[in-house]
Amino acid sequence: MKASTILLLAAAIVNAAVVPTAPAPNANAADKRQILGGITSLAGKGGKVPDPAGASPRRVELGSNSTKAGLGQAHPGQKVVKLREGPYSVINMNKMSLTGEAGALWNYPDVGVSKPCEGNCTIIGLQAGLEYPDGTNANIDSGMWLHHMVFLVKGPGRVDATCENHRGVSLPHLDVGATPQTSERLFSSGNERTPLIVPKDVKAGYKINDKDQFAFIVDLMNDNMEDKVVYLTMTYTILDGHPEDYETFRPVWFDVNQCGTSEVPSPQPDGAFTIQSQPWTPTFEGRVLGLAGHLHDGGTNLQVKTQRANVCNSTTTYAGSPEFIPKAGGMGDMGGMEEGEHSDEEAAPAAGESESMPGMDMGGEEEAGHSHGGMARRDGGHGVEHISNMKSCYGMKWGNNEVAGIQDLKKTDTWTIVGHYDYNEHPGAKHGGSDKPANIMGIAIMFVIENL
Ligand SMILES: [Cu+2]
Repeated sequence: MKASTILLLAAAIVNAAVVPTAPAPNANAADKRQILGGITSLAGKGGKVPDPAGASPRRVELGSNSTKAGLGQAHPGQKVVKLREGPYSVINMNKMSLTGEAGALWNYPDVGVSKPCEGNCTIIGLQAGLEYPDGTNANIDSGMWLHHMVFLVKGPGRVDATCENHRGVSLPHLDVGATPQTSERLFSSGNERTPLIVPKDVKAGYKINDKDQFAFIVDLMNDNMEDKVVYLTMTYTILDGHPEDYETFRPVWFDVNQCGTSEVPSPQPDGAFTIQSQPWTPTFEGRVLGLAGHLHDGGTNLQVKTQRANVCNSTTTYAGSPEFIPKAGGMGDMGGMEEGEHSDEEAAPAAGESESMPGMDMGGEEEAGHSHGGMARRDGGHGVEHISNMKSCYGMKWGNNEVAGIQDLKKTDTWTIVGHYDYNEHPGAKHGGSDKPANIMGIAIMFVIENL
């Protein structure tokens, strides 16, 4: 996400526009954010637009085991459905958004997101993607970035584990007209598009009810000289109903700027440094299904730890496949890498990483992911490598993935994440074409099978 200062600016714009008399401060502010989305569209700054003529269908039923990352991970009876949301118009590099970003659709709230089923179903896999209207993949090699998306679920009983007790306004929830007491952040993705997969030997899922509502915060970037229309895709692996033998998992979102925009200023322009979250004490107990970190360019690894042990060291991979490399930048030494793949199978196996099992690695649990390339586009991508993958850890042995250092969640624990950056090793993004470093992130999402 972009800077909090921008949010303040946005809020100021909206304040000046309409302030309905509202009983709840949060709801009121949420209305304002919705209004901002409307203003963005009205001002010709991009946003949700009608389906272009000839666009591919919005709902695509895929084979029951069609996601590459899920090979060998099929649960009996599973279905794979890709839903195409939006579409969203993203302004070109020569235009500035209301919030001062060139070539960007900034944190656009979409509360009209479709669901993979009517009534009850159980999610056992998720993956975000970005597509052009004809269904082809949109990525860095054609100048489009899934800079960031946050997937929130609003509904009875939905409570955000790590923002529930946050004092004050929680921005991501506010953005979609909710609060941490009425909704939770289920998933997030950036351009690396890492999937959440429940290993086949684990009987657990995220159980959707008919009263649940889905909402996205969508942040896209366009390096091209013309406006682009793209669909944000979400590929769901689901089971019908709520199978009795499946337990329930809950998302736990760790963040160095918890309940905020997730962004923090880069503490220094070069060299190595760390950013760290506030400690979190669990409000429930359970077993770790899996977790992964998210950093921006310049990041080397993200540690998740408790006072008992290190839980996960989520390391970055840069430019792991050609679609993550700007065309203008040349192909460098990418010989031998696999062809660019379609978004629905972009498990982003870390080609060249010895611990990766091609086609399966990173199947992971969620991956807080999205590698905001930031302003790397300013230099046309020459010589700049972007994060294409972050390593996941699991509560159990699965494929070639790391096993988490702790397999249980206790109310007596204190959880912290530490993001490690080294700009000497990997250049970071610059702010708006200047020499100043862009804001950065440190996030991890963990899925926990709740003890009931
Ligand atoms: Cu990010």
